Amino acid sequence: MISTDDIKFYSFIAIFVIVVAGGVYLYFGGSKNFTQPKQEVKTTQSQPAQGNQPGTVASAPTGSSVTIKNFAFSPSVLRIKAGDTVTWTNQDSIPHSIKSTIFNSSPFNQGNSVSFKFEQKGAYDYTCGIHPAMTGQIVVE
Ligand SMILES: [Cu+2]
Repeated sequence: MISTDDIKFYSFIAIFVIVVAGGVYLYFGGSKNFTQPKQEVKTTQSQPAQGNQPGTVASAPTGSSVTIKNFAFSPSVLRIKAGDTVTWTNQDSIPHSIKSTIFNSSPFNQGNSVSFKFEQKGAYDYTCGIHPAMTGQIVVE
């Protein structure tokens, strides 16, 4: 026969299991909620760095130097003033070149640089003459 004490004991066990299971559920559900917003923020932050979007030109870095490394121009969009000279330096172990409507360089090797003086205002897209997938832009203001 099942006594009243047995019923109390099994009720206690049942409630204990429900509480623990609920706690585990909340723990894993909660950690998911904390992880997802972080990933969304990362995605948002990585978009401006891709460059060449009209909206990102205003936030593009200024300066006079572009580094070529790992088959990419850095910064991909550079803002300068009319009359400024831009210098590209190749840090890759293979040669690259600069190809655009107003400036074309010969291929240059690791550690070497080429320079070009931009006189006219405008946005100048360029690529590597050897690797057309490498793109960059000089914005002359
Ligand atoms: Cu190249």
